[in-house]
Amino acid sequence: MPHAVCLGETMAVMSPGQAGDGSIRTLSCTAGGAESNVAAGLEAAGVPTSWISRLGTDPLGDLILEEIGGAGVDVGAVVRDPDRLTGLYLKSRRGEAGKSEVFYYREGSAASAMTPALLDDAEAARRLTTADLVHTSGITASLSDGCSDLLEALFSRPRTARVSFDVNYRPSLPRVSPQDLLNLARRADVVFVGADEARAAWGAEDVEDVFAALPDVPCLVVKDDARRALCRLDGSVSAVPSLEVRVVDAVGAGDAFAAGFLAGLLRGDDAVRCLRRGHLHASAALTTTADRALPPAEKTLNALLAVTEDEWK
Ligand code: KDG
Repeated sequence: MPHAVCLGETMAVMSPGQAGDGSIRTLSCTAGGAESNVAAGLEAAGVPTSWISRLGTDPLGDLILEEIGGAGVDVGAVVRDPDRLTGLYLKSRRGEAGKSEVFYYREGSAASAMTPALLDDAEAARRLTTADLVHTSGITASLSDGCSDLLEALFSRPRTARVSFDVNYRPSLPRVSPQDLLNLARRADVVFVGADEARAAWGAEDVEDVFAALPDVPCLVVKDDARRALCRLDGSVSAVPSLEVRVVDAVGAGDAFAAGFLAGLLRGDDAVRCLRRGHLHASAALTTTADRALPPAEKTLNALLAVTEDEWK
């Protein structure tokens, strides 16, 4: 089975407790980060995956390592930094249902101190040189100048693995401009972007504009709001409608989608099956308050992957 590496920051997520009233007086603490969400989703889909990052030596770092490692992800290349703290973020449910407001406490975090030197770290280098796919995101590029140099170095070195890039445009992390994100996306082998974020970042009016902005990306996935996802793979375009679910919290659904899609790609599935896997993983994440959820069990998943186009709708 091919294996993957995911590279990026994971934070401790503070979410309103079980009371159900959204109050932050009691908070639960879990691990959340775009790339480790993808790593856990890939593992759940049977793809051996390593997560590369940095954490503080604080209890939040311990919790994250325990949680991501507990999901089966190889965390042997995660560096612990005694001089910096682990980043954290707060989810607030003040707004409309299904839309969490997110507040970051991550400036100067241990992960923000990543630099191109990480690529030469023995544990990281061993995993990166043997991986079939390396996944990262625009969030990582936006954490610090060192992180943006790290992505530049990762994208510039000779390719021994496909590079997958989720644009993950975060206006609250303005260090990297929308144009920089576009330039990175243009150099990736696989790109994930939401039509809404492409509109906000690059002024793309519709899916055609997104395709036109990234003409040479071999595998481009566009999530067209809640309606459908499209994939342009080797020049031909496929589209699969989204599944109708009752959305509890959308945070993490994009990562789940990416994990499902990439698992399909690594297994050699065609574009429609990859998109279906993406939707099935995303639906599980949409219906939970956590940033990650287990995808449907293999038997159910295989049955759903095999339905006709009419049955899927
Ligand atoms: O995609 C989900 C992520 O947004 C969440 O887990 C936190 O990585 C995160 C970020 O930086 O927003």
